[in-house]
Amino acid sequence: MTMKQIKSLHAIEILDSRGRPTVMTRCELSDGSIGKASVPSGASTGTSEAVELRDGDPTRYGGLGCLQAVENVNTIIQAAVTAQPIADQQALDDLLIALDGTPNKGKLGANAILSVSLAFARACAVTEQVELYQWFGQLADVTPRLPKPMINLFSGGKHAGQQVSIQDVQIAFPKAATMNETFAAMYSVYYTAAKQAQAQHGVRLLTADEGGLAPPFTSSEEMLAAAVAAIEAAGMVAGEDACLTVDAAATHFYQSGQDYALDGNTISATDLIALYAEWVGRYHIISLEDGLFEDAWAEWQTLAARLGTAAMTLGDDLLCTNPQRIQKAIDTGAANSLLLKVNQIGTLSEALHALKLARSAGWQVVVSARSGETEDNWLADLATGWAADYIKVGSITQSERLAKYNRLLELEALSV
Ligand code: 2PG
Ligand code: MG
Repeated sequence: MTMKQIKSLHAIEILDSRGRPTVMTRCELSDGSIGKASVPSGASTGTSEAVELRDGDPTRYGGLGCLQAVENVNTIIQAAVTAQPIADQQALDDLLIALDGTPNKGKLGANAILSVSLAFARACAVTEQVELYQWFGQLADVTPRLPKPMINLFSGGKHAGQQVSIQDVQIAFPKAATMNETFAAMYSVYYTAAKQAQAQHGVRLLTADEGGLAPPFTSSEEMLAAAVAAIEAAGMVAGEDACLTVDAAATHFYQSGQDYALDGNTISATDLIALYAEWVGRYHIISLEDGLFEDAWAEWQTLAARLGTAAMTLGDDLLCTNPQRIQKAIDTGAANSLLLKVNQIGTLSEALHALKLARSAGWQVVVSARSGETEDNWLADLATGWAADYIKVGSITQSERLAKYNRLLELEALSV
């Protein structure tokens, strides 16, 4: 690529799907190409994530304002990135990292930095006259390919008021040949599950943060059984047409030492691992994310060995899209798949490093949205451009989720 000159950056505070502030940045290049990008925000965050800069003013959005992050883009970052031509994405990201100077982007804010990193990528795609997914593919030297969606059906944990401990139950459709087939199948499962929930729990269609259903299940296992029941009642064969993928988000029900509080009952890591192994077989689970506490490295090793190839041992809070943590997991066998969330690390180039590392170890990769999202759809292009195995966006309701799914449908129509 030729050198790019950034003419201006302009960030503003916008709102995410929970009504909380986040950052959107508009990047204009000297040839007039414009790219805009907004950043998402998690609720069940890992402690090793890059820092989202929040204002902390309790009188405004309960302290969650992003005016300082916005200001950082419009002043310090803009001054630095417009001062010289930028060779490529890596050069921009290196500049942003150096400008921040902290290991966790705590000074300027990962929200500020990522909005610039992504907006620049979009502006470059415009200049180069390619689709964003193609641009991401070129950056990664990867041949684009549509990912398979893991679609949220039920939520508990931090995404649904903790009625049960397990955070998300998603459905994947291994046999579906197209996005269209996938979403049509999910529609059947979702609305069958909604009817069943209404009959069993007498609840209307109340939804969780990512649009999943959140009936008042009394246990996590009941939630898993209900998902399988919905698949079967929708006329599909569980384990063949439709499988479960589970995000336990266990850091959020970890107690201390070796103990977890699963649905209110204390259970040891050893017993929890044995229970997961049973669940994987009984409920057709092909991926288990964050089955254990984010720093329980030794227990993760046991879990990965126990699940073997039956289900992916997928690291989210464990890995935080952080190359150092991923390397440690590769070296110790603590996981065998990466949940990739760009805002956990804060720049596109570092996320790409995480991707490459995971691929070098033969891992599968799931590109994931956050529970707080915006209508921006760059994630669909990223998952496709980087040829992720799966994309995790949430449910088939709520437009911040559908922005990504509809973009995948568009990419399919473009014959990606
Ligand atoms: C997760 C994500 C997305 P959050 O745990 O994988 O579901 O949730 O964005 O709240 O971290
Ligand atoms: Mg997770």
